[in-house]
Amino acid sequence: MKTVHSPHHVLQNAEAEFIRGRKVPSFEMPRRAELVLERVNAVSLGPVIEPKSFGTDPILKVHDRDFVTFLATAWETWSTENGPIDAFPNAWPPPRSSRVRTNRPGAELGRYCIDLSSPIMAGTWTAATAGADTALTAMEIAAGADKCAFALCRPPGHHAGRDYFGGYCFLNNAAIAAQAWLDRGLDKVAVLDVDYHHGNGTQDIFHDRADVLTVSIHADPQHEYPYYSGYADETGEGEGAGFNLNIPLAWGSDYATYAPALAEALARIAGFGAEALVVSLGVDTFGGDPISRFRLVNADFTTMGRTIASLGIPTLFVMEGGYAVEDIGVNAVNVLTGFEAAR
Ligand code: SP5
Ligand code: ZN
Repeated sequence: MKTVHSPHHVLQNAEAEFIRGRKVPSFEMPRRAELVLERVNAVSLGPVIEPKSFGTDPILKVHDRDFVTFLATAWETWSTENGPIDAFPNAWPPPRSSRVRTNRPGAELGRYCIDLSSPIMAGTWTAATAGADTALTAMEIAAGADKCAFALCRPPGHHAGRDYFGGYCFLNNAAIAAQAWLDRGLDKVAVLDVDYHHGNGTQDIFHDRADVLTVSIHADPQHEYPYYSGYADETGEGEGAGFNLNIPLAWGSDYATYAPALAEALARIAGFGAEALVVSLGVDTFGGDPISRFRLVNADFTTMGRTIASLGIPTLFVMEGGYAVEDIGVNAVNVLTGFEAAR
């Protein structure tokens, strides 16, 4: 399997995030992608390719223009006023307030940013667009003779919605690739999100559409980020009614619990008649993950990959979360080798 990866990811290098009132070193860091890349090479998964540049058109198919303009210019506006300090919001618009544009960079951040884990810095836009290009380049490979590819994206993407960012995510790499796959002529694409956290951004982007089935298996949002979505009763709206499936699992879930959820997800995707699959590949379901509470072991990721291969459709894997840095390479690449061995 080919891997697509951009060295620009290192430009997103947050000093810190805020978790339960504490300012802590960011769990999302460049070393994550470096160790996945090392593992890709160690097992000779296949060639590693740099992405082509696709510009903003495919990004604007899933994200609002004002949001994209904001992301592209936020650092300049912020740093002119505040200097080279990682940018966090000063305020958020309260419910029922007018979300008018303001002249204050910290207030503008609050209009688009959902949490305190995702600072904007000098290289954020370059890193985020390199991630989108990575997903798009890998999608083209998966859509061709290879029939599969690995987009080693960083920063991750699945928490980024039409007009918001957060959860370490700025642009929704998986959604951008799924949309571009449809635009090449497919009628139905499915996104399977196996990250520990609900793929709220992907759900948001495709919420009212029947041509993209979104399925996410994740920790119960009653207890876990992103809290405000990911519940089983969110099934899509309008034309998208019935085209979103959330499978929340309890803290402490191991593969014995996970396997039936994955089987249900894959059965739904097969029933939908998906012509292609985008996997939002987070490996923060691992037992050793420092911010998560599932209990998958290294070998479970191989099983997961093998099980996903049973769908038998072109498949794009897009890297999302995973913060047990010393195991992230083994876990992510186990999914890919499991998939390859079974397809
Ligand atoms: C892409 C991705 O996986 N983003 C995850 C963002 C999660 N941010 C909130 C983390 C909340 C941590 N909860 C408490 C951990 C205590 N050690
Ligand atoms: Zn996650």
